[in-house]
Amino acid sequence: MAVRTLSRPDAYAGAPEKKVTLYLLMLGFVALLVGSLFGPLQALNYANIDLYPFLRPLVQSYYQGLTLHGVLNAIVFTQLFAQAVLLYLPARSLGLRPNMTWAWISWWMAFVGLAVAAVPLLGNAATVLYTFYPPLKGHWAFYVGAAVFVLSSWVTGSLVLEMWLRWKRANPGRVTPLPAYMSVVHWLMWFLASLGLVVEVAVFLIPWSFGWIEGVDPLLARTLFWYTGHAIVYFWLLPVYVIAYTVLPRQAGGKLVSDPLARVVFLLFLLFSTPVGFHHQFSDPGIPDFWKWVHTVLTMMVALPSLLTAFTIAASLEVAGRARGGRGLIGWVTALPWNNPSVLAFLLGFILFIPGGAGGMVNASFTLNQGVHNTTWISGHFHMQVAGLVAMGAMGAAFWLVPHLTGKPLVRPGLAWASMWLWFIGMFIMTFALHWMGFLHGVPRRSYIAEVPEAYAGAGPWMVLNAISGVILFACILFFFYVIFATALQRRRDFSEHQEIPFAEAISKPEGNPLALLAERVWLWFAVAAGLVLVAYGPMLVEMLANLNPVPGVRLW
Ligand code: HAS
Ligand code: HEM
Ligand code: CU
Repeated sequence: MAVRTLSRPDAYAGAPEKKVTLYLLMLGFVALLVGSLFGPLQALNYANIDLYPFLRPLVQSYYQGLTLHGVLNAIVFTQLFAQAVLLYLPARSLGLRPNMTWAWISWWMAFVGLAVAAVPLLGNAATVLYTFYPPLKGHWAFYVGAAVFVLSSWVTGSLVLEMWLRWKRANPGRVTPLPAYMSVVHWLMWFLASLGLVVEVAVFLIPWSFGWIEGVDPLLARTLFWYTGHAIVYFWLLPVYVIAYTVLPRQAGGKLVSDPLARVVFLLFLLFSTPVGFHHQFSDPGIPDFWKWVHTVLTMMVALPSLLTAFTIAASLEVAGRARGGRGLIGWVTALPWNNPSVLAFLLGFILFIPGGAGGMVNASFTLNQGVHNTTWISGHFHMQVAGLVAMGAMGAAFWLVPHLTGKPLVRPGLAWASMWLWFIGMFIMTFALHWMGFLHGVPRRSYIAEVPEAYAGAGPWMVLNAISGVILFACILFFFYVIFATALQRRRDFSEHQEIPFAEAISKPEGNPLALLAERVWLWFAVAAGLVLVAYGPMLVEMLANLNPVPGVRLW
């Protein structure tokens, strides 16, 4: 009989890496649950409806809620999802086990780092938003906890590199399997990209928060932050791309059209993710236009791998749709398995990603940026990207990954399906409204506007949409998290299903392909990426370090 109840040790006996993956994943979802609960309150704020007074004394201010929302969703959840998926998938595709002691150390580092940072966050002692720009000065425990949390990702990344090198030694001359290749490139990108954040926190913010140094230079801190801060969006995105390339085509009933092209896409991310951070600082004084222009050009380059992804994934989905009997111009679209919640999550997430990406190009345009910077247009842009494709991809993956890891069947698949439609509809309405109220009415982001209801009265219709989206998304949060936690916490286990990871086959294979062979020279590309970063950032960083303007900290909350 397939259905039985196993004690926990039995369930993971043959595959201990499943357990650590599950722990990383579920800790991430707990963060997403708490972080997301503030989302509807913020959407209501942008409808001039203020629920914050009801939350006191639990939550002291709009900005404490916004800090929790940004930190838990965009820093904690995303990193844990990357750690879970891009440890487990490469291990499976290489047929190797990561060093389990270190795998658990990375989980504990993430957990302890999060717990330490949570104390000042929940106690309203580090209400500095997820960008923690100086001179805002939070409690030292926030910076120390965040540092330990981020360093745990370096441990996971090192584990993947170690597995890959082990595989290389045992398989000389062979091309790395695609899921492992993508993961290795992702982690190398992150090692290079996270340096800015690590230096900012370790060299400046921690000593400053302990009072060992008097002040911090805000411009240098912002520059170091955005050195990491743009690339971090690809650190969030690429785990979902890995699943979209290596699993989704099979789940949709087809094949990946080109394996070598997928490798090129990831190499382009390695090269261009980091040297673009000034596109967040177009309005910052003290950075010459020339360097802002250089970063604009490089930003246009980093859109290229996403455009290639649009082509490759759409083509792979078309192959799937036609294999399922779809005919004609759009027949293949309707033939896709829209009833499968995992596939649905990706389809809807990708649909949101198209206008989100187009908006990104607007943001990246030096002059257009002046019209949208610091308005709710920006919040509209990134919710399509990170709360759209990234969060939906993670949720969609969880619908098969949690059953795969635990042997526990998905609870209420119908509700899972409905939650993805609701998330999509809610996000679509909210991001539509945020874009236009920012662009047309100049409504500022990060503003507690419900306190001044008359200030943006002209944006009324958009505000109504925000209110509607807040209600829809709140319902959706309840549905999704019910499904996920009920699945993980039930006692029933059924090992007859979801035994294997549904890795997709590729039509165009890497063996003997010159592009794939060139891409396999990962260290060479890593060196080129580092060189590009040095060119794009070196001169300005040297100048800023030579002309430091440290200022003392302030506490505005
Ligand atoms: Fe961004 C600000 C530029 C992508 C996240 N971005 C942000 C912030 C966040 C963020 C969080 O240049 C706010 C930071 C803050 O708090 O201040 N962004 C870009 C550009 C891209 C981009 C050029 N962003 C992302 C992604 C994110 C993200 C991805 C998260 C995951 N962004 C900016 C700029 C700013 C900015 C400026 C600063 C603005 C300011 O003034 O402050 C590009 O990477 C976008 C490329 C994407 C595309 C779309 C490709 C389409 C695809 C879908 C295909 C569809 C299919 C569906 C397959 C070109 C892949 C088929 C479906 C069927 C049904 C068949
Ligand atoms: C900010 C709503 C989910 C990441 C915001 C803002 C709103 C909002 C209205 C703008 C607040 C302001 O500028 O004052 C929502 C709703 C959600 C949701 C209704 C659905 C449940 C998410 C998810 C993520 C995310 C899933 C990431 C994984 C962010 C980030 C900010 C933000 C990074 C910027 C915080 C800051 O400016 O400091 N959210 N959000 N949100 N959201 Fe969400
Ligand atoms: Cu950016």
